[in-house]
Amino acid sequence: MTVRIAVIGAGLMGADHAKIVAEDLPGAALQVVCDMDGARARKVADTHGAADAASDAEAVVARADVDAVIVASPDFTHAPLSLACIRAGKRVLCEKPLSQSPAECRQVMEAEEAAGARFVQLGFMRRYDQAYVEMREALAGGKLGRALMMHNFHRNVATPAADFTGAMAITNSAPHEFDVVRHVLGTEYATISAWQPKRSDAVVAPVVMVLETVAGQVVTVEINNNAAYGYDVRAELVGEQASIAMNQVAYTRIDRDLRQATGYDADWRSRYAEAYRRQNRAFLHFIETGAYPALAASSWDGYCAAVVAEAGVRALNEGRRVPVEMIARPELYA
Ligand code: ISE
Repeated sequence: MTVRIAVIGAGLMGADHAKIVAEDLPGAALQVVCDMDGARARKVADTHGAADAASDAEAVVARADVDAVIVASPDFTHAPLSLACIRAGKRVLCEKPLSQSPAECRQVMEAEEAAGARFVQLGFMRRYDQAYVEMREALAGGKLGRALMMHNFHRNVATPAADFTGAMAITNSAPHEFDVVRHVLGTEYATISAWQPKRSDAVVAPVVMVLETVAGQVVTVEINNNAAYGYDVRAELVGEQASIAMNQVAYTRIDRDLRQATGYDADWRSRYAEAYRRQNRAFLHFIETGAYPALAASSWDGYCAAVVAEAGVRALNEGRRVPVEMIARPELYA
């Protein structure tokens, strides 16, 4: 039976998800594209052949002709719309963050616990990126020995907004590393410290963080939202017997004028295009079978990312190492 999916949010990410549903998910139909800007919803709906366009998100969640939902609307709507999906008994792929508030993430968790099932798959798509898959498998397969450190760089070309701050680098960009590193290492964080170098101009400087895990490992994360040269994400996992590092994936190299050059992606959408497709296929399988995807991030993972980010902002503002304090993981997320 065809799974009828609504996409809420017709901005950059919503349009990308609508395209994936329409083109890369056999067995799924793009039923509705919803956006508070009705004209934008209609444009994306028509571009990707959706059955309908709408502007009332809560009404779309309740529609009898919508089996599941992808939430790609502004961040502040993510938790409320996930709660609406849980109430409606519909599975939801929610773009990160679930919420920047740990308390709001707990509300979503509590709703799932009350319903006795997970409904939310959270859009930490890097878990589906082949490099991180291989890193996690190498560690789990004993090829590295015990994990000691993981080093991470996350560089954007330029900040998305003029008022972007160091704290926003921690709450908006760094959650990808916070999540995928704990996913790869299979542990939780104990403390976080954060610093910023001084730039000579007025754009936001990088944020460098050092985290300790409860298993005694050390994780470094550099977030540079104004790297200028390209979208560049790197990671290296250092074990006691071996290390595994991410290779820069370039499909071509240009040799010219006594030089050779490979290109960088402009942003995450092209760099992680295959990861998004894998993530969304896993969501369709979740809808069709009820089996929660093995690699997927859950509401619990959204809570963990929010707690670490909140501690990271405190560490940056207060100039000290801050403990990462979380509730015990509920049984539903074991
Ligand atoms: C953005 O919100 C994302 O989620 C991207 O994956 C990340 O690379 C970027 O830094 C964020 O601003």
